[in-house]
Amino acid sequence: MARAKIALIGAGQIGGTLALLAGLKELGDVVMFDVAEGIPQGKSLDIAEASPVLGFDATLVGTNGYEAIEGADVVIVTAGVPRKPGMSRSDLLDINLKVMQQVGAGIAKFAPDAFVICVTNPLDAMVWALQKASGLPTHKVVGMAGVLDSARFRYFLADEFNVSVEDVTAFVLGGHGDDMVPLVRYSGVAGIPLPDLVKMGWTSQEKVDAIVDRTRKGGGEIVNLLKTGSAFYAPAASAIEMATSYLRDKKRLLPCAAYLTGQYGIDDLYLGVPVIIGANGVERVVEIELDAHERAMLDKSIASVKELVGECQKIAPSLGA
Ligand code: A3D
Repeated sequence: MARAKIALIGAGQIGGTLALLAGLKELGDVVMFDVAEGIPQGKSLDIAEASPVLGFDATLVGTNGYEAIEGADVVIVTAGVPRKPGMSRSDLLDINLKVMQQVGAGIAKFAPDAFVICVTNPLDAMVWALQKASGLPTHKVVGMAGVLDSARFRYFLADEFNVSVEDVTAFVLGGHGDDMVPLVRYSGVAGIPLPDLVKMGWTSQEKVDAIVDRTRKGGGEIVNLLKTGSAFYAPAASAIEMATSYLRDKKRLLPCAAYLTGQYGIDDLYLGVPVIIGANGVERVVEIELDAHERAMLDKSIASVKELVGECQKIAPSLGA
């Protein structure tokens, strides 16, 4: 059977890491596209030259032309600019929205059957714009944020409990931002929910609250440390986990920014919710019970996402409906 083809749109920090991880996991052949000349070509060649040492077989190609992504099975989009000092949120939205329009047109023309994972920020608005611009079915276009946010939550909890990260499960709902909703009740160690672990004396409520807060601000913590650029190892690993579930039909239940059609009382909006990803893309949106406090937090997060999408609709009315 032929290898799968993975197209990476954006060959920056996350794009390069995605290519390396796709190679290491032998997910398929990789095409890296970027508007910057030489960067995708150089990174692809560098990783290809590592393949004999690392022991994987994959063809890696760098390109500045969309035709090279033709027939891709998976497209992961990290193209865009980061927010720089002095740039307003609207300026960033304006620039990255134009990028999503270009990328969406490229995908529509050359890879209309692909499973598309958007990583570009502001995530919940950009995945919405990318789906509208590409016209691909909504179950084939998702955003990566929840896997990363949950991974951060899991790592902090494993560190607190001194247990394997593998035994910690955690749930994060809502938009990707400071008002994301880490769900304490649905998180725990090997099936023991966090509130029980507090009762068992493994930790205190104050420490759980601090971990929830650190999870919400996880992206900013890395930005402050790096000073230039934002997190890229964990974001790339998270997008690769989603791509793997699709390519191998694993039917993982992962929190992703998915298009809602009434679930959680929301219509025509992308929001971070648990979904099952298999060979058909988003095969199911899982609706979990929320208590009043959790619902209130989710509503706040929904309001922020709606505001961002509203701004996109103003800037690019053609994407509107
Ligand atoms: P960076 O290293 O700047 O890479 C972005 C790449 O996009 C650069 O190589 C640019 O040349 C390229 N690019 C710009 N415009 C275009 C275009 N029109 N077509 C194709 N390529 C283009 O950034 P990064 O890799 O660190 O991050 C990529 C994106 O991911 C940013 O928007 C980040 O904010 C976002 N991000 C999201 C998360 C989430 O959890 C959602 C986490 C971390 C980063």
